Amino acid sequence: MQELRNKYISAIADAADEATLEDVRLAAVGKKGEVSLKMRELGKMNPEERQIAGPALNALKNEINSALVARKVSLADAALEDRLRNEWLDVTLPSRRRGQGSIHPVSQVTEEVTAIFADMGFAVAEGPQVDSDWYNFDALNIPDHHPARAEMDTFYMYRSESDNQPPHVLRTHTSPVQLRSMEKMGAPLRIICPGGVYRADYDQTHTPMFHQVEGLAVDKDISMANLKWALEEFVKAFFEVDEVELRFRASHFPFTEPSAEVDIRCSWAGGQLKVGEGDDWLEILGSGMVHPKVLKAGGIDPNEWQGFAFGMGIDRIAMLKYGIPDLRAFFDSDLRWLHHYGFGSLDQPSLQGGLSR
Ligand code: 2NM
Repeated sequence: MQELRNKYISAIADAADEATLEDVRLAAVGKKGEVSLKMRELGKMNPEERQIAGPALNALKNEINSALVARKVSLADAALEDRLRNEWLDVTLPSRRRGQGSIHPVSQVTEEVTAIFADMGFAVAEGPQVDSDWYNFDALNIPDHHPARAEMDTFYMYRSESDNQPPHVLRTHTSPVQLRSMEKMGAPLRIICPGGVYRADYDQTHTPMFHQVEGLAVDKDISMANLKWALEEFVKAFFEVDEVELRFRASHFPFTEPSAEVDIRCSWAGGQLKVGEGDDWLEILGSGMVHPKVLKAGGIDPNEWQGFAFGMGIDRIAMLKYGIPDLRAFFDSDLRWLHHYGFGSLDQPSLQGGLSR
């Protein structure tokens, strides 16, 4: 019995992995294992012999089982230690730019605009890109006969003939999101809505999908003066200049009254845009005081609240800021172009850390 003990206790200690340990277990205390067979012989013994051999065999079996469990635990610990050593990763190492992927200028500029308006208390609102013609047109005071509704400009989502429902459209601006936000959150309200919009137009300066950001501030006693200040702050921060001059030109939009298009003073000397100096003017956005009918459509009482709103093309201001000559290249997925005009994924735009580098 002493021999059996020594043999198996050392075999257990020597087992280098769980499979070997299992073989040892089967050979010792498995159904046909050596210890089990010895226990079966107890039946042939006389009572005196059995009284000595029985407890001794039981003790041996228990000792082997305990040694098996202990060895199994230490093998598992060693395997874990091994894995932890092999999969070790220093998360404090500075990451490196691999030069393969980059942030698209549209994403970069969206983040920049978001950072600037977030600093002025504007939240980001998002909504569906396919919307009803109520949200895209009617609620915005764009009447049935308005040219913007013509099939030449708008992508209609056709329904079956039998479906007598009003049509859905690919949103032609992000204003439907502002309507939905007015309904959902009520006044006061300060939001910007960035996102993709769609118009049936394709040439040098138009793509059928492009990006817009619209802003909306609703409160008591909001005026054009607040609009002017907010836009000045935006332009200075976005173009990273200390001074800028804005020019408000009277204009017309169905959803604002009064309406104004906004130009910024700039110079194109040497073919390069400089904002805030020179004798040229650059149109960058449309704006105005939200039409009372639009506030009403959004569930906001125009006798109690006013709001300013503005909208601009993200692709367009991205081209201006980063000197990108061709709009259509934005949508080509050309890796060389993305490498040239793209941004590092670790340079998050922020007002503190610098918008762009
Ligand atoms: C523009 C110009 C002027 C505008 C209006 C609204 C809403 F939904 F609040 F009425 N959102 N955006 C707006 C106003 C957009 O884009 C050139």
